[in-house]
Amino acid sequence: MPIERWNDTEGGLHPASAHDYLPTTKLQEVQRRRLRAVVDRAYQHVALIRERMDARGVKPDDIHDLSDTAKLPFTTKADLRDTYPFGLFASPMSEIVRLHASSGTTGKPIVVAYTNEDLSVWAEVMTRTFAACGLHRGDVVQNAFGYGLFTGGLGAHYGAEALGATVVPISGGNTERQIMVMKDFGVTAVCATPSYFTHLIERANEVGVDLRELPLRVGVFGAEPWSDAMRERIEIDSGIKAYDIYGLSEIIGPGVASECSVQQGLHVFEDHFYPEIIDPDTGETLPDGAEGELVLTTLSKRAMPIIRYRTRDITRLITEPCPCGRTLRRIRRIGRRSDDMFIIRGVNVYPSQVEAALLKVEGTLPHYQIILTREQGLDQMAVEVEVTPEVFSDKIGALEKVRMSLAQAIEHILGIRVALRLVEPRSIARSEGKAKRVIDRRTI
Ligand code: DLL
Repeated sequence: MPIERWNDTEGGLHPASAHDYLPTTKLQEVQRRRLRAVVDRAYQHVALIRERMDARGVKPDDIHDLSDTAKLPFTTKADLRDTYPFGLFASPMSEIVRLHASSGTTGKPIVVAYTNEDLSVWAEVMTRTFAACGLHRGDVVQNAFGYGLFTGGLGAHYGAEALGATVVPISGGNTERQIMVMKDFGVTAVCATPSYFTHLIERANEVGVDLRELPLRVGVFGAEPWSDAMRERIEIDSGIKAYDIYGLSEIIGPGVASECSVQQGLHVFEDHFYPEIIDPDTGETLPDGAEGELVLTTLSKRAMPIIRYRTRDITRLITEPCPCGRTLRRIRRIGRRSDDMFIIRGVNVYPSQVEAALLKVEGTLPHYQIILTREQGLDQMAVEVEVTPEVFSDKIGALEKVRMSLAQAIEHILGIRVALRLVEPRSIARSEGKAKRVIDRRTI
């Protein structure tokens, strides 16, 4: 099996990536050992987990093998909210050196904590992420993930530094300055949400900078769903290779899973985060390869061990070996969450399906919004999408053509017709972080 070597000046394997290539039996040994330790720790120090395990009659001593994970209770976002702010911490405040928070859709955020050891693990998994995306010492990394309570900025920051790359900690926003820095500092890699990077490409065009002519070669994108069609647009428009990375605050932040050069799914750093796939309706564990909800258990977290976290992200585990040589199992790219689905005229719709349809049509721009309304008790869906200035000016009668192609593409994917609004470039609000793709104006 060829092993993808870390591409530093000596061409060796980055030491942090050694666990990426462990023989499966060794990897499982590490996982088993860590699982027992984390369950023990959570049972000792987190009241909610102890109560739930007691209620099921499960003791830490009952956990011997990885399959015993199924005996453990789930943790949900509601549990983090209900115990806000510090109720799930397993370490005293004197050992906690960092807090992050994620703004929920409603009300209070959820708070997550890290000890020094947790921060080292985080830097390690992010180093492995960057190495898997082909970054190395000598790369200049413009980190446009937001710094602050969001985990993206600082998570990527320490990983890129530990890799030995040069980090430009610019955070999100101030797009013109981003473009200037990219040009003047000889930036070779960028981290951002894919939606923010599409905005950056657009602004660069407006100020006469062609990203394809810069040394920029890699984009490390994540924090929101983005389709293969979006990836293709980004790669063509900026001349880079675009990688998908996945993570969530509750588990650690970015650094849970990453694509490698093969780009057929994301390797889960499963020596630290144990993945399962369950049926979101019944909670049953599904066999390898089946599509369902991703559930993650942190195997080494100290400040906030999380047992069987229901991510709501829908994917499947790929168990076939990856040509890159990593033995870590992969998850398919996450196109949807179980809770971002809406139903229009009896049809289940996910925003990512709409994105895939839109971007297939020439003359569209990668900026769109889905607007949901309710008229006389019936849910209605409209799609607003920006089109290029040439199409918008309709000098060559292109507007109607694009509208028809779009209507067809959407009908082909969703099986229904939706209202389409082709709008002028720049009329949809841009985001510096995660894009808001769905505006729900339905009142209950
Ligand atoms: O978004 C952490 C992160 C930062 C990941 C930077 C990648 C890069 P949260 O704000 O807690 O954390 O949001 C987590 O975002 O459950 C997914 O629904 C979604 N998500 C994250 N990465 C991806 C991805 C960060 N690559 C939630 N594809 C997760 C699709 C993603 N969805």
